[in-house]
Amino acid sequence: MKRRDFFKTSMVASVALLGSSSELLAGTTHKPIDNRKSSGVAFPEKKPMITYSNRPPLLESLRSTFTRGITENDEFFVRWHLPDIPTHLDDSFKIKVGGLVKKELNLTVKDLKNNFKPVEVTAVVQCGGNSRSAFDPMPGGIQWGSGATGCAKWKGVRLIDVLKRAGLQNGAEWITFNGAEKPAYDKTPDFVRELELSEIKDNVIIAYEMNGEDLPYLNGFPVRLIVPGYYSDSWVKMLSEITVYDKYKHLFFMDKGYRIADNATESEDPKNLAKKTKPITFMNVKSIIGYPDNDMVLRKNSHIVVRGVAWDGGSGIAKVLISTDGGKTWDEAKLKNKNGNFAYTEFRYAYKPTKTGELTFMAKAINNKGEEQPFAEDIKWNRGGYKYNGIDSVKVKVI
Ligand SMILES: Nc1nc2c(c(=O)[nH]1)N[C@H]1C(S)=C(S)[C@@H](COP(=O)(O)O)O[C@H]1N2
Ligand SMILES: [Mo]
Repeated sequence: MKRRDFFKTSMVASVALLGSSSELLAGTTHKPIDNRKSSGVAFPEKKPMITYSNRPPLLESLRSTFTRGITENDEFFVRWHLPDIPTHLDDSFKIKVGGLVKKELNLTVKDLKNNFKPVEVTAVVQCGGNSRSAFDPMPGGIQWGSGATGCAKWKGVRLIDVLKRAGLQNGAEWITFNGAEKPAYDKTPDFVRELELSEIKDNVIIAYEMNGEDLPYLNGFPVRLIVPGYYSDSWVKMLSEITVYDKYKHLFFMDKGYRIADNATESEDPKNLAKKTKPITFMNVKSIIGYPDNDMVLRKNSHIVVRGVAWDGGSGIAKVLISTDGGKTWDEAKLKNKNGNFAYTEFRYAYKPTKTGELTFMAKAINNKGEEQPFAEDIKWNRGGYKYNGIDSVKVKVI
C-alpha cells in the first residue's frame, strides 16, 4: 500500500472510532447510532469492514450485510478479547475434555467428523454489546454500531454427545469452555466461559463448519461452541478445553462481564447501580434495516424495497412493521424464513416516495411471544451497554 493510501484509510478508521461523542445529549440515556464506514482494509478471509482494533481484531459488519438471511463468512463480524491468538493451527489441534469425567478425551477435528453424528443448526450470533454506542452515558466496551451480529448455518456435533462419550461423574453440574488464544500479560484473565448442564440443549453444538466451509480463522477455526438463542459471549471460539465441575467456578468473564441488572426492566441509574446482577442469556427481539443505507439519495416516485433481518432468542418472528412517519403509523412487511426460529427472518417492504426531502424508515419486529422492540428513546440504561434493541431507523434523501 502506498503511504498516501495508508493515511487515507487510517483517517477513515479513526473517524469511525470516534463516532458521535460530540453529539452526546447530556441527561438522556440514548443517542443516535451514527453511520459507520468500512476501514478500507481487509483482514485475511474478510472483506473490508468497520474496524475498531487490529490486535485483537474487532470488526463490525456494514449495514448492507443485513439484507440477507444468511451472513457471508467474509462479511461476518469479529470479536476477540485477547490479542495472543495462535497464528498457526493444523490437524494436530485437540479439544481436551476433562474434569469430572470418567475418561478424559483429547479429540482432533477429524475425531469429531468421523466418530460423532453430524448435526446442523442455523443460528444468529450477536454480541451482548451490539448497538452499545446508543447508550448515554457511554458504558465501557467497544462502541459498536448495530453490525455486531450475523447468522450462519453451523455444522458440527452435539456437545452433549461429546460429554456422554467422556462420561459424566456423579455431581457434574457446571462446564467451562476455553479457547486457544491467550492474554498478552500474565495478570489479564483468560477468556473462559461457563454453562450449567441444564442449559446444554440438543442444539448446543461444537461446530467445525460455517455456511458449508471451514470456519474463518477469525470466527474461531477450527471449532467453536454454538449456543442458539444466547448472546455470543458463550459461543467460545477456537475451543480447546472443556472442563466439568460440580460447582459454579468463579471466572472473571462470568462474575464481572456479561451481566445485567437483575430487576424487571434490566436497567439501572448510572448514579445508583443495581446491587444484584444476572448473566445475559437469551437475546431479545431486534431488527436491522439492511437497505436502504443512511444518507442514500433516492428518486421521487421510484420503487424502493426496504430490506432487512429480524430475530430473537428462539421464539421466532411474528411480524415486522415499517413506519415512514416517525412511528405514528405502521405497515406490515413481508417475511421469509426457511431456517427456523434461531435464524434471521428476512423482511421486505415495497415503498414509493412521493415527496422530495428527508425520509426516515423505521423497522419494528414483534416476536411470537408478542414482545416488540421499544422506541430508541425508551431504552433504559445499563452499565454494560447490553441488550440494546431499540427500533432501527435509516434516513435517506429523496430528490
Ligand atoms: N475464544 C474466544 N471465543 C469468543 C470470544 C473470545 O474473546 N475468545 N469472544 C466472544 C464474544 S463476546 C463474541 S461477541 C463472539 C464473537 O464471535 P465472532 O468473532 O465469530 O463474530 O465470540 C465469543 N467467543
Ligand atoms: Mo461479545
